[in-house]
Amino acid sequence: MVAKSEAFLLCLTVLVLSATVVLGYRGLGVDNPQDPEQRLQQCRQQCQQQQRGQEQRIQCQHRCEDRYQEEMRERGRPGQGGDDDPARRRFDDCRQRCGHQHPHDEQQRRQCESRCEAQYEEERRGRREVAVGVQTHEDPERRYRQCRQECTQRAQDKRQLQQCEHRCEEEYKEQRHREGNPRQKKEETTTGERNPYFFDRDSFYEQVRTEHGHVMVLENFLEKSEFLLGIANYRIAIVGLNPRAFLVPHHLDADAIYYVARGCGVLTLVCEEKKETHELRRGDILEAPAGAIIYMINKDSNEEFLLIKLLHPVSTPGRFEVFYGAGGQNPKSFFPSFSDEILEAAFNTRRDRLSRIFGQQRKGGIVEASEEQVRALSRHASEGGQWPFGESKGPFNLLEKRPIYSSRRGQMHEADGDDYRPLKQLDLRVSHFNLTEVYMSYADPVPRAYHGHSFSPWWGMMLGSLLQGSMVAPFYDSRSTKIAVILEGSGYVETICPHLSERGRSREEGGERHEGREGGQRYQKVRSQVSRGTVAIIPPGHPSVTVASRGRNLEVVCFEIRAERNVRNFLAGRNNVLKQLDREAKELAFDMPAREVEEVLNAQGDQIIVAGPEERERRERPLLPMLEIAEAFM
Ligand SMILES: [Cu+2]
Repeated sequence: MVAKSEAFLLCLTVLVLSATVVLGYRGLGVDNPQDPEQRLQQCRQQCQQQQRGQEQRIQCQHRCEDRYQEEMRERGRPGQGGDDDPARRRFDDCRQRCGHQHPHDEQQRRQCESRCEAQYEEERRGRREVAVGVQTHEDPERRYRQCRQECTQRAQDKRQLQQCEHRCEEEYKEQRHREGNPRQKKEETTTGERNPYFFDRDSFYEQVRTEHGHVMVLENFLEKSEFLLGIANYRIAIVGLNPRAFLVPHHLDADAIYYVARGCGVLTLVCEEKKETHELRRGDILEAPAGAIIYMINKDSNEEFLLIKLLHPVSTPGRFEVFYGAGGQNPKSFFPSFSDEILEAAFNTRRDRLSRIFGQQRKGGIVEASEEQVRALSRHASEGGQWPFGESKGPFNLLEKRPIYSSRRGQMHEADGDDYRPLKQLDLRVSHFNLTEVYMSYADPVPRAYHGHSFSPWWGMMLGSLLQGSMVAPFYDSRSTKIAVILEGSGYVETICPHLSERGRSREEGGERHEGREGGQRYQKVRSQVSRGTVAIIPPGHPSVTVASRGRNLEVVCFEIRAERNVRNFLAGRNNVLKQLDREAKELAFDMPAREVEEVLNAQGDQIIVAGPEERERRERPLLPMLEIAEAFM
């Protein structure tokens, strides 16, 4: 009995969960002001408070402003965003329902409301895409000039100006591109409204948020779409700790795999009478088994400590809970929920002392530590943090493993159960790829005829931004579903899905039925515009590509569910799986001489990470796109 109550006391240090907001970008707070101006102010303030680096703050503020501009544009258009807007009405109804469904459970209600909001955003976005398409049809050049004018007015320094103008340019090109491909535009907007494979930042709800950091949890996959049933028992969360922030002890009814995306910190796990403390840095993978008490600290005094977490609930599929033992009012400790007499007996302590200890903490789940406390906590890690018994359970660093692929275009790393045991138990593989910026040679000769043109300074900028987007060659995974979390940069993921076209077909009645019957099989292209803090899903068997935007690295970490016996088949490039088809099979399948088929299959000499569409286009016609754009302004 004595030993037991000691163990119990040990466990007293307990607690909670995590998740985050990646970008300090607007929370889904209940007190979200209705007035866009106010929202803009609030958003800016949050940037000031939450983002440390100057550059991060500026980027954060840009996002606030972009959002504000968007909102103002919305409002300027009659019938949208107003009270008579059906989407808005649906949103209000949805929120009301949440209130009725969860009258007593604050957390549940907020989760429910976040879902309403995500849905509303998605609807609005769908409409906006259509609207942008129509508008740009009128005059992309005018819009471009307007955009640049706005930059000049808004930018506070040269660097901001360049970034802003770069965005205008991207937008302009995108619009020109769509105009040239009306069919593509249509496909994108029809699926853009309900893309089950993409989660934007608003799909996360706050589990913890204080001025020192945040834990954000991605909405439940199954609630998003029936097509995500295969990963329904996994959840994604993001933990972001500001410098010297401490995530208080908690435990979960879920196994968790952490991936360190940025920064460095110290994480401690306590289980029964054992304690292990680990120093963590970028690239580390660490398991925290269900029930273990977890706490961590950002030991850096400048950089954010950012972790991506995959959760596998052990009790209710797709749901998990956070338990704080050590805590008070906020985070709320579970201890005082016991009957008083039980608590008194268990701790052998009088009621008033107990209510003091469990009534004090009100600072929330993430608090700030002193430099001394940070130093002490770090020291525990260096004092040998391993389990005293059994095998070492230290983190595995993914980025230090030899990459499975590396070139000037990027690197790809992978770790599975052979590298880190807990991944085997969870049938999981973690991969990371980074599509790096590729500088095209500036030495491409400019034909003499063009030398006479007096190009604006803008021409110079064009040269300065000759960074090309690379892409991961088309492939499909045989059994794994990939959950890809974008850590840095932007780009898009294009996935081919037969399910969605099925659904579309039955909905649209007739229409293109003829085409459907002739082809037998129909596929829907689903394009997800990804950026930092968003999540894309790639289901097994579905061919998919990932393309980086120009001028930026695209860094992604993927959790691959059902890794055992998974095979990745590339569909283009040197290792294209189709190359292995017998000559006769090629002839019969393509109804064409095998030689011709092979010529096409062999034309791509690179593999895995190859030149993206923009770069290829430029290589084929190095000057044309630039001149087209330049002409518009001369
Ligand atoms: Cu599908």
